[in-house]
Amino acid sequence: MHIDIITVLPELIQSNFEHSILKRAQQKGLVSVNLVGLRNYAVSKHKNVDDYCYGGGAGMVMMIEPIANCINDLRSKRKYDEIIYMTPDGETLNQKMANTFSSAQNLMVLCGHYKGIDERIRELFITKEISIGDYVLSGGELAASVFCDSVIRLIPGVLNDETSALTDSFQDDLLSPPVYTRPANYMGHQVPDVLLSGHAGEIEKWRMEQAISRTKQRRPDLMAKFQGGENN
Ligand code: 6GU
Repeated sequence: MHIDIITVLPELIQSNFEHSILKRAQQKGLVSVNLVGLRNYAVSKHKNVDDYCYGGGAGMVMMIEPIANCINDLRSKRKYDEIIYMTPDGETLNQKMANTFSSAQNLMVLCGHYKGIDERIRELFITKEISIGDYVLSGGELAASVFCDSVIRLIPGVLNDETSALTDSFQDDLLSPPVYTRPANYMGHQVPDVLLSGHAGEIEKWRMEQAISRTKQRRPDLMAKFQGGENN
């Protein structure tokens, strides 16, 4: 997979891809991530990429020309499965969407800033609009990083047995069960006996029960989905 991320703040995103699983995914050649500085496509002599809002009101709006020039430049080199705009009024990201995107070849991700982007960009270029939740961030950069992380870790070969996505929360519409490591006794606080029993069947059963009771308690909305078997 190849991902181009268009941003006015590449530095804000860069380090997210330089560690751990995302770093290894790139080293293994399973994904390449290219940060594209929008200012390189500015058309004014002061390299502005934003301007005042027509009709008045507070806040600046990202201009159409730099973004259009940038998108067209990228499109001349690759065919994109989706051109995604990160925006709080987009569709809220979930695990199912991450799964779907993980089989794409080329993705373009545009980070919004200021008050938003000129509406014509959305009409002319954007194929998907994604939010990461009902709260407002200062820009789309953190959201783009979250989105890319959720997608890249699902590309086949990125995770190994130890980091397998199959046991992640949400992968089967359930939260994960509790986990423990050594010591088995911390000042009287014991690891559940079943986990020390070596009895694989019992352990599997315990984990499923824990996942279900935790999901019931914390996320009754997910529980309803699990029982409905939407994932099957
Ligand atoms: Cl994608 N962008 C911004 N600026 N804020 C957000 C968001 C995106 N998703 C949730 N809040």
